[in-house]
Amino acid sequence: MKLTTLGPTATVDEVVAVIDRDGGVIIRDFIDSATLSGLLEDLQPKLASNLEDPTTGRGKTGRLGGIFKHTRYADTIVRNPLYREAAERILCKPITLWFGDDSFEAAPTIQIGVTQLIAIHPGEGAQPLHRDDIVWHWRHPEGGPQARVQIMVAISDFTAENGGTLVVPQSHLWGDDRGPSTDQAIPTEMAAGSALIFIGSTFHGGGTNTTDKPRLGLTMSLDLGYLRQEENQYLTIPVDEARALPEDIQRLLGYDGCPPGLGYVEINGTMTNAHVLLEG
Ligand SMILES: O=C(O)CCC(=O)C(=O)O
Ligand SMILES: [Fe+2]
Repeated sequence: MKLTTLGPTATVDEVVAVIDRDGGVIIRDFIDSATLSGLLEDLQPKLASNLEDPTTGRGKTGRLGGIFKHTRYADTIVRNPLYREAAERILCKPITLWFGDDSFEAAPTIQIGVTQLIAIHPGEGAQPLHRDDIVWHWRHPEGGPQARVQIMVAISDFTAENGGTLVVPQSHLWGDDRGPSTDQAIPTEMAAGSALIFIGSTFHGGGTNTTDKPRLGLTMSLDLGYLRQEENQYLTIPVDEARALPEDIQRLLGYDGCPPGLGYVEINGTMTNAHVLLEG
């Protein structure tokens, strides 16, 4: 099995079809060189040497969170239709809800759930393979709904030697009785600026870095709007800071509601969409 690579002119239909089939897809040249160098310039100094606690067994991985507070270049990633529209197609599926004698259709919104720059340093070992939807204790009945569409943008080249994300193709189709096996995991190999898009039910993990340079990847997730965010965006980017952001990014960070009424704030007796807090 191999991961399929599509070019940047692929259609959303093609991206969704490959993700539905394999659980993930690589998009070549997902961001341009100006965005890539902007991300590096804004984020790398802040990553400093944020290393994980060596007592956990993974001491050579550095992580920086709160990406939307640190750089506007991240907006370009989440606005790219090959990511955002593909995520909407996979996640925002309408369902019928009943209210008394009436039924109506509602589709969930999407929101940003987790944002991290991840540096896998030389000598780091492989991360245990996992599903990222583990955070919600998500179950996987056949044909069941997805909770997350994640992206990993290569900030350095990703290779089999430097820890390019290990992915188990088609493992998104497996039930909950089956665990991951490392012999089926394939390293994501892509040049800096390319991106892996995968769903929350696909088994994956950071790889081993046997080279002498860090592997740098920027990851973020678009999740169902009715789930709790893995990275608490309201505390990471509180109201006063969020006011300065573009409106589409404010809404994606969670300053919005999810039909039929989740996430409201009460203002003068009226149950109001949380975005109103950032207006006027
Ligand atoms: O760094 C990577 O390639 C993957 C990291 C990952 O899967 C995680 O931290 O959940
Ligand atoms: Fe993960």
